[in-house]
Amino acid sequence: MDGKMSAPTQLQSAMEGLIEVFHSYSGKEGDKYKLSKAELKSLLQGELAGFLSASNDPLVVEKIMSDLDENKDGEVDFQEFVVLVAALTVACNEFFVDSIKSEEGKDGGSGCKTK
Ligand SMILES: [Ca+2]
Ligand SMILES: [Ca+2]
Repeated sequence: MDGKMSAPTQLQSAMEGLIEVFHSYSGKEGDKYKLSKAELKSLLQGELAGFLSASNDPLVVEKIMSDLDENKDGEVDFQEFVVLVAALTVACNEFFVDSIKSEEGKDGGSGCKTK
């Protein structure tokens, strides 16, 4: 701790963004610090629409919910949420690396776009 107010790094900004996104959805109803199923659904639709539409499964939200809800309290807390983000980030990275390998940076590998 040097007490200096330095500009956040890219990673710090990403982490803050993650926290802000989580709380902007988790605060809508019930427990302010947890996502209910409805909140999780609106987060997925609002922030990860490409990911949702890549799956034609109408029960995808239910499945994600039950996968994430480690402690089975029917809600997704931040710790459970980051597991999803981490898993998606890993998947995105694979996609990113693949696109670099196959196209040698043709479109810059703009990340997690679903086809
Ligand atoms: Ca909530
Ligand atoms: Ca939970």
